[in-house]
Amino acid sequence: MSQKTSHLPLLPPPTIPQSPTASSAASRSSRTFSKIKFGLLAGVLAVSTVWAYSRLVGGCNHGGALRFGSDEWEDDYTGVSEGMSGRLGYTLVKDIPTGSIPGRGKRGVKKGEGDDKRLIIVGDIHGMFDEFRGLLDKISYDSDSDYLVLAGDIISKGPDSLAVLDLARKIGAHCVRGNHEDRILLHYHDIQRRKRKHHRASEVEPESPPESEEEDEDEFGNMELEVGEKESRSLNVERKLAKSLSKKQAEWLDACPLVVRAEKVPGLGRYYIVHAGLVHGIELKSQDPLAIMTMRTLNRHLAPSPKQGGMHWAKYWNKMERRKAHGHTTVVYGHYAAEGLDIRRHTKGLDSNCVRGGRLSAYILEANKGGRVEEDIVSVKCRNYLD
Ligand SMILES: [Mn+2]
Repeated sequence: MSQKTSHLPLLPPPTIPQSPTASSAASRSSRTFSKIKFGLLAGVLAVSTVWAYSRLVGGCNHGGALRFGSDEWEDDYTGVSEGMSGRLGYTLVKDIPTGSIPGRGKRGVKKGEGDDKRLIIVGDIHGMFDEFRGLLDKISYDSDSDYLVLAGDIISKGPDSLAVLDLARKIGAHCVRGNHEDRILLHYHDIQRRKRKHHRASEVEPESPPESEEEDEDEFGNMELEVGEKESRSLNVERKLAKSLSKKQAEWLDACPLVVRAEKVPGLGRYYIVHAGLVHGIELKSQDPLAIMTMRTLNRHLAPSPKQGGMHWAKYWNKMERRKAHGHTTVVYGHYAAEGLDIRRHTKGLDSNCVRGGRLSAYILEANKGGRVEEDIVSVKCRNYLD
């Protein structure tokens, strides 16, 4: 193009304003100004990002940075930044292998034969070891033929979280992440980060004494200035549990996805297993991960909430599923102890409040001799550990 134009007669100078130098200076200065503006904007953005990140991770700020609200701890878990570090690297969904879905063996289920495979989902165990073992006995759990999924809140509150974890790992149980696993993992990773930080600090100054356990307690004790006595106590209980986790136990918990999915249970359709709930009509990857672990209700805009005031998400789910002629999806969940065992057509609520003297419940899918997959509920009575 430029070569071609060079053969053409020179064009007359373009009509430009009277003072070309002034104009180009003006445009230069405006360009410089916008460069400065851009630089400033980028700077502000960078600083605020670093600040937000440091608040989020809470690495260097002791005491003030990790702000845990009162009842958010257990139920009203509304702060979005809380728990983010605990959820770094979480898995959204894991599929149950086709071969483990009842009625979907290699040859399918023949009439009169049945199927020894069962899909078993157990609600909020909360460290109630004896009851968990009692329930496994009652359903004659067999790790060779049963696919067991623990629907979150396996640990915390109850007497023996670590024993429940070890038993779950030993028998090959699967899991989804509950709000309590999420919190304990948040603490666990925070403790690990502090340990690494102290380790690095002691490498720089070899003469300084190694940080003791008490140091960590003291650091953590500053939280009492930020939260009430009750919250501080439950914070310490959770911190202790997080501290007592072995690497293997923490890794097992970390690997629990938010959703376990069974595609095409014969005659029943798709199953999702989550801890708290899902919003109907929104694909999994667009659901709020925090809400999957904490929701109980929906407001009129279908925004999920951990509170009990609005419409139970399960009610809305069933209402929408009933409109479909085929391709149904059933959700099995826990978390909503106030509702207790809540079995509806397309949702199965399993938190029957074991830790407060209710029952520990299992939802079981099994192909019967007629080749149909049927559901069953089996539960055991629990001691009243809390209250
Ligand atoms: Mn829960």
